[in-house]
Amino acid sequence: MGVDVKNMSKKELPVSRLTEEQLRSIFMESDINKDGLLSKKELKQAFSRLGALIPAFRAYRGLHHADANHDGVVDKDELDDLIKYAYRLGYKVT
Ligand SMILES: [Ca+2]
Ligand SMILES: [Ca+2]
Repeated sequence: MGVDVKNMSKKELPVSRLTEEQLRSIFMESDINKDGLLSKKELKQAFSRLGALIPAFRAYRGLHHADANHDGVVDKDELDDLIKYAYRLGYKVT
């Protein structure tokens, strides 16, 4: 996708990386219809808030990564995997 995350993250970091807890609350807040599930549309919104360059791509990848039962949404049990996925991407507090 043309973005080298490694080069961006190593030097001095004036902005701090989002913790897993912060990521969790962002994902929870992105559950717009409050059904306890994150649809692809809601994931897209969440990654958009995180500052993803291509939220739709991240939603797709995140869903693919976390959706263990392949029902097309991320439920509470799958949220941890989604958080780990997002955490590895190293999003910063904006
Ligand atoms: Ca939802
Ligand atoms: Ca699922």
